[in-house]
Amino acid sequence: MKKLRITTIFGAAMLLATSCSNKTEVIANYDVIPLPDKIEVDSAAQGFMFDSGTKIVVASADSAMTRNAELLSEYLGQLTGTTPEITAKETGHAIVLSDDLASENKEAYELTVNSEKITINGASPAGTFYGIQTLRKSIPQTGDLKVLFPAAAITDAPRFAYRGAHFDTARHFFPVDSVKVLIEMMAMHNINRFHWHITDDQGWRIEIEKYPELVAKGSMRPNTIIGYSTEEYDTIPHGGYYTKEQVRDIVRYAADRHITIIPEIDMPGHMQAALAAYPELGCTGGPYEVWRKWGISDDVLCAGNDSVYAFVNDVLDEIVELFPGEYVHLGGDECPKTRWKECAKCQARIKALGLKTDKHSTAEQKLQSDFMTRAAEHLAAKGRKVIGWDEIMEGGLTPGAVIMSWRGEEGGRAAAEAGHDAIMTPYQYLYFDFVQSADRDAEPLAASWGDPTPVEKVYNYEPVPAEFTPEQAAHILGAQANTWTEYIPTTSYAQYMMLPRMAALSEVQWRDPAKKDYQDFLRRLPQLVNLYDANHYNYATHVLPSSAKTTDSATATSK
Ligand code: TNX
Repeated sequence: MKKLRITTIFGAAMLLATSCSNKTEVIANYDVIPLPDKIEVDSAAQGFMFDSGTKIVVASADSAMTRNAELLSEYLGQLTGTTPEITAKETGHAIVLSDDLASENKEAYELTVNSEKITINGASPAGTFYGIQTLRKSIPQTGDLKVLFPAAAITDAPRFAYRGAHFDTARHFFPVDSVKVLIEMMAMHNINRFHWHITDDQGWRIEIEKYPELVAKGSMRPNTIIGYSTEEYDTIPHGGYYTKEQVRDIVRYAADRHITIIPEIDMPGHMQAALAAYPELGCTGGPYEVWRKWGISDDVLCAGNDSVYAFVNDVLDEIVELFPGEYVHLGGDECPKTRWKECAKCQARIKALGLKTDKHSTAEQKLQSDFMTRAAEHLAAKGRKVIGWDEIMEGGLTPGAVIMSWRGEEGGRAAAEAGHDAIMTPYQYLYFDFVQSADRDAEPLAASWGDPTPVEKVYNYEPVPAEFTPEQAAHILGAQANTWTEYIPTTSYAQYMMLPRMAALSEVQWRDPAKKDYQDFLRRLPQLVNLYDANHYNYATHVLPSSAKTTDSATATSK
């Protein structure tokens, strides 16, 4: 027995020794996605050999810089099998992180490599983080590796300050760990805003202490419509919600990756789950059910009822307390006025406010504008700004609101022309719940109203209208892709819809459009796909060379 143990230990030590000396040596390639603005490789100079002796030095006591170092160490450990030690002291042969680069763009960074050290200097900890992402993405494969980083000087900064990805956890619930996986995926693509669509007709998915029935009743539906059917339902109850503690954990996880979460509480439409919990908030008084099908519900919050305004303010108070970011998204899309037209209370309020139908908008549209403005004012008093879908312009734009342009670019264009900020997310280019090729039979079930949106179409999207003046262009804060989950029940399915379109999106958001080149993007994509593989992400393979590795896309092709 004893002998056996010694042999085993000896065997393990032998294995370790061999694996140390047998590390595969690979050469880093800085042609990553999104491609850094300037890369100067000095092929005559000696590069930096990353191996088990390499340390990460972070002198700053800033906790964001410490987290940066920890993440870099984790990334390197995952890819190379060597998890470098982090130290605050200058030492030889190290990756040195700092955040004192002088630049007007706070997300800028410089990455320099020589035989002694790699330095990543950001204009802020976020800038340093993007340098870390570039370094990580430059490692071409995974394994038990030594990596030679060629001597180089890289300077880089993003084009847009708002680089968003939206995800819907209302139509389907995704557990905390799945949300984290999606956030890490966003970070890998240099995305810095996660627009979290957290409530809708089909589920209220965030704990609000003052209204416990929202999750008790509003987060569960007994069954769900099947596919594109109009009458056939499955027999599977679906539900789930995030506790406040879980939300805080997710907010922290995102912040560690320099991602700000923008929570969306969609109102006054897309509220049927809340009505199921509190029927008195609707025009008819209900009863209402958590919706079991997709589409646009006529049942919305009653805009003539004072307790609705109190409800909205109370919910927003708890939301603001959970999410520290500057913006809260108030939705405002797809709010039919069917009930308001018939509702005595809504009509009385229209009268009291003196709202009249004119050639621009109906009295009910103006009532929605008043509704949104009240909520926005409540948030403004707490130092927050609002974002709304482009419908919020219909009855007169909510003062100070940022327009999220989804029904094409017109809303965003009009907002910017009028001096308002806008975010471009037109469905024609940036809806990741649409199919990726015209061959619908080969595609997983996807939003039926969407035209095929292949990777190239996403890649070639330009958020700033060509005729814009620089002043108008400055109002386009950035671009975002939206992933609605009516037909997307699992993380793997979501990844298939998002990847590699998110890679194309990242170049729209990050790079100078004059330098974009789709063929060059395709050339660089397989290296990023290796990283997808290392993370066990599922992805679509339409634009990948047949030699590239593929994961199991079958999990996203169930019809
Ligand atoms: C439109 S985009 C919606 C969503 C749906 C999506 C499906 C927007 C503001 N509203 O409620 O999920 O289409 O593609």
